[in-house]
Amino acid sequence: MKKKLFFFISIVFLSCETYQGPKPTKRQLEWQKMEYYAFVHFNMNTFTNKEWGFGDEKPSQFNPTEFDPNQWARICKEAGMKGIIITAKHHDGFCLWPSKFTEHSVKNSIWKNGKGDAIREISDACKKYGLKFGVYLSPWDRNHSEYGKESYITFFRNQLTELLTNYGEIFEVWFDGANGGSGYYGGSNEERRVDKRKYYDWQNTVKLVRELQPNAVIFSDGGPDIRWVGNEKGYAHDTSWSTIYRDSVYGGMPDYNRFSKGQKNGTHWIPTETDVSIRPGWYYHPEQDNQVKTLTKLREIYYSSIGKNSSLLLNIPVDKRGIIHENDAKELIKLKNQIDKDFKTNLILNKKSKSNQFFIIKNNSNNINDGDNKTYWSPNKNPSNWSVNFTLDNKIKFNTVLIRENIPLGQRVVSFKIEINDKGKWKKIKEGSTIGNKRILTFPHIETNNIRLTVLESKATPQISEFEIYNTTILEGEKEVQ
Ligand code: FUL
Ligand code: CA
Repeated sequence: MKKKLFFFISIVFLSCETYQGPKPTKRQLEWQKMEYYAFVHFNMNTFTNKEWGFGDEKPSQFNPTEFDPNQWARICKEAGMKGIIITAKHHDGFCLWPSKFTEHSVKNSIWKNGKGDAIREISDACKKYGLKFGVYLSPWDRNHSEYGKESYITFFRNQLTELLTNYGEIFEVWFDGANGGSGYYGGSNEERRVDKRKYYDWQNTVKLVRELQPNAVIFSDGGPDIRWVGNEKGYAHDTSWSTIYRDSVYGGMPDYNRFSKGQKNGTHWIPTETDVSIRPGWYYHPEQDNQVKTLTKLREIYYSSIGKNSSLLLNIPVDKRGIIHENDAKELIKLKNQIDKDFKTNLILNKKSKSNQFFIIKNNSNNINDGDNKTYWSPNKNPSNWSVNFTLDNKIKFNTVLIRENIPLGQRVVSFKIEINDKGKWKKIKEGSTIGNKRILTFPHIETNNIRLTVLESKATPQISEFEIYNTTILEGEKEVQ
């Protein structure tokens, strides 16, 4: 009798378990679904062949000859990207829209006789092609005479207000961590340092963004919604927590890298975004026309960002004509075709599985391979070594697995392993730490009809929404990845 009561209480207790750790907000979840979107660095530097303009450039220098954001949007859409973030104003202070608050903008250029508004055209093109639209507004302004003074913050917020009011729905607002240093500053040509923690009074800027665009996520080194991955090479980390002690990081902090993996017991949900350029530079430089990253490298980046619980913000430097260069377009489309091919056939889709869970109150292990990210396997056996086993009728050959956690209810898995059964003995083929939104693991090709996923440690009952297996192609210049 006592035993039965204990059994009943355990079931009630385990099925009622609620996880207290940080969870994503609605806007973060919407963003997380995007995974892959474009950064476009196109502004004054495109015409001066620089990466960082000093701020003394002349508006007349901005003059694209074939400006066509519909071409950008068409290519980005075809490439499988979900949105575009444009450098509305970079560190040199030049604005792609006719801001009321400065003379340093397209309104004083010869482009379209000063009547053009590139931001309007880009946002319209995004709408037309069903892409989301985001803005990069550099907090540092090397042109503005007031930079470094309190009055500049009002100016900065006025510009932000223009961008967030006049161009429809914005999905992401991007604040760069590079702030302060030498510049033109209205003719004073000097060095201006700011206190990166205090100067911008970010709290109130965040409030403004929330008021004007409640659905937009805010990116900066320290969030509040999305954080920097810590490098510009296209790599997230093997251990990649969406959680972090937010108050220990801030935009532009010098030792940021200490935190780039996130923290297991972090107090806030702030996943990483991986920003990297398809060329060596962020901006277009004709001498880099033959240095566009090729398919093998781009796929590696795709796997190392999206496949490591991050998102991929791939930069395309639009050229002086105002269009995406044909070399870049070619590689983008190759990547799209390759990714489609890689993840076309999940070899265990809807195959019968068996969980090792003890209490069979909700044997939902078939949720793990139903191709639906909303359904998940949540074992109720405590406290560790949760596993799902697939015994297939025929052997399958594969080199890639994809695992996903049910992140609306938090990131929980601390470590896991994948094994195959070789003549009656379990043999480990891969082990890993975090999973999060998506984890892609590759290894030399293997053949088996018996495979097992085990969660070794989890912060709370694991919730695995997908476990998928693929056989992907080895590309030119690639070895069997270990
Ligand atoms: C950096 C900037 O300084 C680069 O110019 C570029 O915009 C990159 C995305 O962020 O911090
Ligand atoms: Ca599922």
